[in-house]
Amino acid sequence: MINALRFSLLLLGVSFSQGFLNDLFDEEEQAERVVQPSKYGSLWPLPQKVQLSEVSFKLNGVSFKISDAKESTAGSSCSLLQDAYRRYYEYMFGSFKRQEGRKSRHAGPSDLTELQVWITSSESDCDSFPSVASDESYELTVDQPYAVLKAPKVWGALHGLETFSQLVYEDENGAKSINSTTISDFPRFAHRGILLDSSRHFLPIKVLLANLQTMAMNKFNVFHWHIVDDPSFPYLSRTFPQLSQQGAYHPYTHVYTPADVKMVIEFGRLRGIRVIPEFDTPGHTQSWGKGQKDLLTPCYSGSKLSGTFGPVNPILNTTYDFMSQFFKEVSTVFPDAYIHLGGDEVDFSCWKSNPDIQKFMKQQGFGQDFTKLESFYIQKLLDIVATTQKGYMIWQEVFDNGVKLKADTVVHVWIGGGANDEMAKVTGAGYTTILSAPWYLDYISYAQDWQKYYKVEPLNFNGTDEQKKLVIGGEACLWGEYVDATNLTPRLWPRASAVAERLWSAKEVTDINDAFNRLSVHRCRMVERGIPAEPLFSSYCPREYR
Ligand code: CP6
Repeated sequence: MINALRFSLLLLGVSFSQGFLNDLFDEEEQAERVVQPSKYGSLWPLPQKVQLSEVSFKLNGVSFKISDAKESTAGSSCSLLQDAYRRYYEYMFGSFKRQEGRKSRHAGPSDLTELQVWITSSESDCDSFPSVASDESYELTVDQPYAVLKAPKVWGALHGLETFSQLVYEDENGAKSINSTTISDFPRFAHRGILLDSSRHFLPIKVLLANLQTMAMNKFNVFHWHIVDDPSFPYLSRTFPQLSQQGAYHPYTHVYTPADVKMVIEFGRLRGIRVIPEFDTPGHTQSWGKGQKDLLTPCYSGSKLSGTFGPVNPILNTTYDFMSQFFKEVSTVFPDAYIHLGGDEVDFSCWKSNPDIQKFMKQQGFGQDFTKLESFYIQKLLDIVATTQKGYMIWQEVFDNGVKLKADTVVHVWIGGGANDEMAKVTGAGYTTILSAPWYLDYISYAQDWQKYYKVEPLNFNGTDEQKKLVIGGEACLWGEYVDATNLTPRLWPRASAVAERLWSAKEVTDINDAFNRLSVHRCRMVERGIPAEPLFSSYCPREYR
C-alpha cells in the first residue's frame, strides 16, 4: 500500500524523501488494524494495580445504587459525593426517566446491586479545595455482596467512581455487566494539567465546563486557565472593570464575570480539579493597555513616540501599585494556592527604543542586558504576589534569566520538545518543575500524533533521584490561535488522553498497541457521554455521536 502511494505521488510529480514517507506511514501501518479487546478492557488511564477475574455480575439501573459505607467519614451531608453518585449513575445507566419501563425487574443472584463508598480519613476534604498535596488514591473491590470503593479522601473516591464506571460493559445481549475486580490506584504525578487559552478566542463557559467534565474522565486535576493575553482581556475585574470593558472582545458578551469564574472553580472542585489562573506579564499584555493607561511601555521610532506599546512598563511606581491591587484581587477570587505569573516571550525592542528606559538601565547598571530589566520587573512582581500568601508558577524564561525565586516556585518548561536539558537545569537548581514542551496540542499533523505524546517519558533527563522527585507533573497545552467553541473539544480529546495516561499510570505502561485498543474504546465512551472526541483511526462506536 505504501509503495502504491509512493508511486502515485511520483506520478503527481511530488517527491518526498524516504524519511518523510516512512515517518508518515510507520505509525499508520502500526495501527492499520481493527480495535482488539484489551485484557484491561477500556480502563483509561490504566490504574497502578489491576487484578481482573472471569467472574461477572449483572447490573441493572433499577436496583443498583451507590451508597455511603456506614463507617465513611463523608456521608449524605457531603454534596460533592452525592453529586458524583448521581453523575456516575447517569453515565452508567442513563437518566432515571429512560429506566421507567423496566421497574418490575427484580435483582437476581448474579446481580451486583450496590457500590459502597467509604472515606477512611477523619478529614474527608469534602468541603475543601484540592491541592498539589491532595491524596488521590483509592482501592476498589468489585465482588458480591457489594462492591467497595475505599479512599482516604473524597478526591480518591471521585477517581474510583470513574474507574468503576469504566469497568461496566454490555454483554452480548446488551446487559450491563461488570467483572469481579480488585484495583489499587494512585497517580504517578501530582500535577496533571490542561492549559486552555481564552484570550485568542473567547471560550464560552459551556465549553470550559465540558472540558472540566472530560478532564475528570481522564483523571486530570489541574485546569491552567490562560485567561488573558495580547488579543483580549475577558476577565472582569471588580477592582479594575475598565480592563475588560476596554480590553475584552465585547464588554458584556465576551467576559467572565465573578459569578462565571466562581462557577468554573466550583465545577472543577466537584471533580477534584484545581483552577490555576495565569495572568501573564510583562509580555503578552497588549489587551491590558486598553483599559489601564500608562501600564505599557510607549515605543519610539527614532526620537518620536511611535504610537505603539510594548511590554508592561517596569520603571514606573504606578505599575507596581497597579499590580499590587490587581493580584490582591486575583488571590481572593481564585482559591488555589498557586497563581501562574507567565513571564514568557518578552520582546525587548520597545524597551530598547524608549529613552526613559535606556536612562533607567544606565542608572541601574544593567548595560544593554534587557534580561536584567525583565528580572528586575519579575522580582518585584514576585515579591508583591508573595505578600498575598500565594505560591507561583512561572514559564521557564524567568528561571533562565536568573531571577531569585521562592523555594516553592514551580518552573514550567515549554521550550524544546521532549523531556530535555532544561528539566535537568531547573531541578539541578532545586526547583519544582512541570513539563509541557512535548505536549503542545495546538500543533496538529496528519495521522496518530497521540502516540508521540504517549511515548514521552517525563523523567528521561540526566539527573539524580532527588532531581527527578522535583518533577511534579505536566500539562497539555491547547493555545487558542486556531481554536474556539467550534473545534476545541475534538482537537483536545482524545489527544490529551495520551498525556493523561503518561502522567497517571506506572512508568512501565508503554505498550502502544494495548494503548490503542483501550483508548479507542475510551474515546467511544467520551462520545457516548456527549463529548465530541475525534477518532484515532478507521473505526466505529456502538453509539455514535449525535
Ligand atoms: N502565548 C503565550 C503563546 C505561547 C506562549 N505564551 C506559545 C509560544 C510558542 C508556541 C506556542 C505557544 N501562544 N502567552 C509560550 C508559553 Cl509554539
